[in-house]
Amino acid sequence: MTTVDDLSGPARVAEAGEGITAEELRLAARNHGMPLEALRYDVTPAGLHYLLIHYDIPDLDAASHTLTVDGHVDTPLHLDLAALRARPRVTRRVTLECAGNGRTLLEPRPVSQPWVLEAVGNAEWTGTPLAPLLREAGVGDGAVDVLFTGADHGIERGVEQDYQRGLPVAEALREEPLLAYEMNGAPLLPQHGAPLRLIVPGWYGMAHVKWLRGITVLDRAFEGYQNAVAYRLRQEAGEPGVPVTRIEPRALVRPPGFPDFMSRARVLRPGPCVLDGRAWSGHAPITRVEVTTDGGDTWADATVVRSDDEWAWRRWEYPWTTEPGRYTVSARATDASGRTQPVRPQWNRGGFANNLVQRVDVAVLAG
Ligand SMILES: Nc1nc2c(c(=O)[nH]1)N[C@H]1C(S)=C(S)[C@@H](COP(=O)(O)O)O[C@H]1N2
Ligand SMILES: [Mo]
Repeated sequence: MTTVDDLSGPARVAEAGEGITAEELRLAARNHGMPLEALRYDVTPAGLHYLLIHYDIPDLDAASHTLTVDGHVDTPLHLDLAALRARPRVTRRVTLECAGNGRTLLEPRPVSQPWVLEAVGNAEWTGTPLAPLLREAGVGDGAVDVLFTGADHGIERGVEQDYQRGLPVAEALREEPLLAYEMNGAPLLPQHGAPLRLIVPGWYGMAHVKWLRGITVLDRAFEGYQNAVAYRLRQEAGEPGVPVTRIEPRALVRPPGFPDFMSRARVLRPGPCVLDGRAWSGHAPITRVEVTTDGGDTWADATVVRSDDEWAWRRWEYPWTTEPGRYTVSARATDASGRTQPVRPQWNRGGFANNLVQRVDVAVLAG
């Protein structure tokens, strides 16, 4: 008799020198990143936004889809899309980043979706605010977590489950989270959670539950897989670890010049140019971006473009005059909470929340 344990192995870390496996390649071919030249767009076109789907895209019908709000509430609610669309409508520009972004830069490599640095996007999400809906249902005293259930189903590390995430009730009752039904002014695409998803501005991607079908208020912490087992910062396999929550600050460089096909090395001609990119944090607005073109020996301040969207990335730019030679370019973001990016990797078994400074190799041709 087959059991889920026969099908689904435990989490592991790659052996020293072990290349990307066929399993990682299969995940990488399903879950694409944002090509980094798309850092040029303030709002990421939907087809260029990164994608992360644990199981399969479920087959949902917007006309018959419903959302249930129940659990530790006074009045359970049951709403269809028309009822949600009739509620107050808000649009927010929000940067989403997968908690595993940067994973393959860690040594040893946690074996999972093998992101380099492209698991990010900045979209305009339209929907209805979550908090008023929770207040209408009447959140009971002693509520601890709000559980969000997606319509997708699978097995992960031996545990069969619907995709579910618990969010602390204080976070769920902030004015920012949205029940979104549109992305960039168009109905959500199937891969981005159609017909309804949660958006939790400032939090890593795993919190933004797609294909949302249920909201359950709990009078205890949610101990399900995605909160208690996955998405925790751990050094050792058995330890409880620390939950992954808000996005650590990061700046990325829009790849300058033109690329070599295989190595992706960047090639420039000598003379003046402008380096630019985006920077974001889920803790507080970005206040500073520094740039180095000599591999980190010297840093200089870039100009950060102001933005009214608190949880959206900000553009930065830095003028640079190049001479023939080889350079390593990096940008480093700091936010208003004082958090910044490390120049040495901070390792954990899942490869989460790794905001190591990016290094971009640039060759400037001789004329
Ligand atoms: N129901 C459901 N929601 C989900 C996921 C999922 O697999 N199932 N993946 C999460 C993760 S890990 C990330 S990073 C984001 C990715 O959102 P996107 O694909 O729209 O960019 O969705 C989150 N929401
Ligand atoms: Mo993710």
